Amino acid sequence: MSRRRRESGVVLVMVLVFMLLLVSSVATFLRRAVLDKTIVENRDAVARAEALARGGVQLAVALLLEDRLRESQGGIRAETPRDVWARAESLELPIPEDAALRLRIEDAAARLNLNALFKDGAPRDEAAEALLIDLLERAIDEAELDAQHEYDTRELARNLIDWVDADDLSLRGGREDDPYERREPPYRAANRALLTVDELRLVDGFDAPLVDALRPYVTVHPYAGGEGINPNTAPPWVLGILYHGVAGDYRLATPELAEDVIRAREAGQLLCDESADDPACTPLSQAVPGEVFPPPSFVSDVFLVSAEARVREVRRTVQVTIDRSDPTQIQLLSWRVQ
Ligand SMILES: [Ca+2]
Ligand SMILES: [Ca+2]
Repeated sequence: MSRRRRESGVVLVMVLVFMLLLVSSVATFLRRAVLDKTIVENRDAVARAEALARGGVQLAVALLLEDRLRESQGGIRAETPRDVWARAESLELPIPEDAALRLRIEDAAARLNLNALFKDGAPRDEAAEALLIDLLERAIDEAELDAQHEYDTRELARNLIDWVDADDLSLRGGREDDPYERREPPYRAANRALLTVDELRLVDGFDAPLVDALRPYVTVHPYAGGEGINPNTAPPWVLGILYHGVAGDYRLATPELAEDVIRAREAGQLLCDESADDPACTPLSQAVPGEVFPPPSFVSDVFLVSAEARVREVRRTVQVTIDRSDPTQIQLLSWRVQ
């Protein structure tokens, strides 16, 4: 009797052990199944977000070509806030409920093109150095960088000019390459147009905070043949670096002047060159006294596109630079996924 009871006791313990094993393996299986499902859903969301952002870039290309077509059919040849591409952000797109796409297109001339300060391997005018100094001071002030570090803006401006100009002689005297050859690994001044804004990091004296402070104001597109800021599309802080004056005595725009330009734009005015013979145009000189250096670009063929897609919790942003100079062969000058 007692032996049978012992045996049944052993059986009971074994059953309990098996049940525990079973329960724990079922729990593990369920956990894994839930995890696998989450991974698959996440992967699916990543793929959809990437596809959506890429679709945004395709849409941007279509809008830029549409704009070009409208201009060729008698529209005003100028980049303005009324253009189809400029209104990309407010387009109603047929997108599934769990997703969103934010498409922003900006003409390159909405920022100051650093390469437009040069011509034939040299600064195009002595105003170039003065503008660089004032721009550096403005960017340093706005980002409150001088609290941590003292910058010599004149030296920075000259180092940048030496980096781009064709010769090897430093404006400070001596060889341009000296500070670069002492670095590890050593390199040399580029002596050509800047290819990216990040390239400024290589120029003597330019650190990461300074380059980040300059970023909202500047571009490097187009590499060659570019002109100044487009007053019709530039954001307020870029209008604030419109360099204007008479007889070579230029200064940066005051905040009041930048506001005047914004007000004129909001009232539907289109700012144009003095020579533009179009009743729809207001000459720029009515808003900004004197000449502007470099002369404004009212038209652009290079555009910066940012397509920000969200699918559930996943976000993907594609940033591209598009060149539409040849509408039959759109070129992508840069492509960055974040
Ligand atoms: Ca040089
Ligand atoms: Ca030089």
